[in-house]
Order: sequence, then C-alpha cells, then structure tokens
Amino acid sequence: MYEINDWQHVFKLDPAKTIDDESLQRLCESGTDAIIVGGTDDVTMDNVLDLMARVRRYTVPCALEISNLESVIPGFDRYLVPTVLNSPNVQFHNGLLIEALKAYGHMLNFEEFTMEGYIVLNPDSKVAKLTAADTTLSGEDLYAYGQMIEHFYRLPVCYVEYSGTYGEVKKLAELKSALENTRLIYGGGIESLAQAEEMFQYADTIVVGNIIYSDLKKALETVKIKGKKG
Ligand code: 1GP
Repeated sequence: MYEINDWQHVFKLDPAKTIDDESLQRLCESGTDAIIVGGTDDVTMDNVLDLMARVRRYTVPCALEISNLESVIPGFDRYLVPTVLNSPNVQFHNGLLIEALKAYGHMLNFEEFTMEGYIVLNPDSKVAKLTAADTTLSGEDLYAYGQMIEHFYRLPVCYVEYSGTYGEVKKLAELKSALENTRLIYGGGIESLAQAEEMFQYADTIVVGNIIYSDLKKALETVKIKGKKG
C-alpha cells in the first residue's frame, strides 16, 4: 500500500507534538494505510527525523507532508507537496516550491513526490491564517475548484483541509462531483467513526489528526471505515 491511490484512511502525526511509544505502536499497527508526518508550526529537521525513525519500526508506509524546507529529509516513502489554491499569496502556490527546486531540484527523484491541490476551509486554523486562505468558498465555488484541479492543473490529489473543525459534508459532496480522476482527501475535526463514515461517502481518503492526541481510542476506531466502499 505504498501508493496514495490505495489509501482510504491515514493518520496525520504532528512532529511538534508528543506521542508515547505505546500509542504510536497502536496507530502504526491499526491497519491504517499510511502515516503522514506533517504540521504547521515548529516543524524542524530534528522532530521530523525523530518521528520518522520511530514510525520506521513498523511496516506502515510513512509520508512527509512538506511544510518548510528546513525539515525535508530523505527516508520517507512519499513526499506530499501542498499548493494552497485558495490563498491569494502566490508564495503558497509555488513560491516555496521554486525556492526548494532551486536548492535541491538537481538531486530529487520526482517519482517520490505528489502535489496536493489544497483547499483550506477552517478560518480559525493556523494554516488558514498563515496562508490568508479564502475560507468563504461556496459549494459552487468548490465545484469550480474541482474542475480547475482536475482538468487544468491535472493534479493527482485534491485535499480539503478543515484542520481543527469538522467540515460541511454538502460542500465536500459538491466538490467530489467535479472530480473523476483526481483523488479527494478530506481532513479536519474527525472525532468518531460516524464522522469518518460520513465524510468517506465522498472523500477517497480520510485523514485523522488531532483526536489522536486527545482520545486515542476514538482515533483508532476510525480505521473501521476501510473497505466500506469499493
Ligand atoms: C490536519 O487534515 C488534518 O492537517 C486532520 O485534521 O487534526 O482536525 O483531525 P484534524
């Protein structure tokens, strides 16, 4: 299950947060399809390396979602490159990426990278504040974003990011209806199996983050969505 197209459920671990060995083992052996290492603040080479090494004790695939240049290290199965499409700041579309390519482009294996067309929708999230994302998008807007991502940008992944709050299912459904080949990933505020199931009606992949740190048992239950659709 190294390929993102096979992922139905993933846990996202924040390298800036603490997790004990037993909890990490339960997550890695839960049957989830992958662990994504990623966060917004205080992501450093040291804490990314530490978390990667600990996840590497298990066979679960491990991907790094890149948030800054300093913390990109070799050794992950996959690298996810977000481009925040509803930010008015071009720096978050391609500016950071161009800087990265100027520095490291000559030594990259491009096969290991997947670009994610990000749509950030929780106005109170750190990532929304950082990128000044337009979080007021309607269902109609999102349908157009879907068309843009799939038919013009031709990105393999569209990531709806409600980080920290549970999103609007109806909006996700509208976005999904514009997508055929682009994979739809949903993350944000999932705190129960029922919520995971609800979003999984439309999303191809569900990301579970924060609840890991406040209620591990509930987080682990969300893995049960796997196999619930074709
Ligand atoms: C965050 O999309 C993920 O990047 C998951 O969101 O932390 O709210 O579960 P939560």
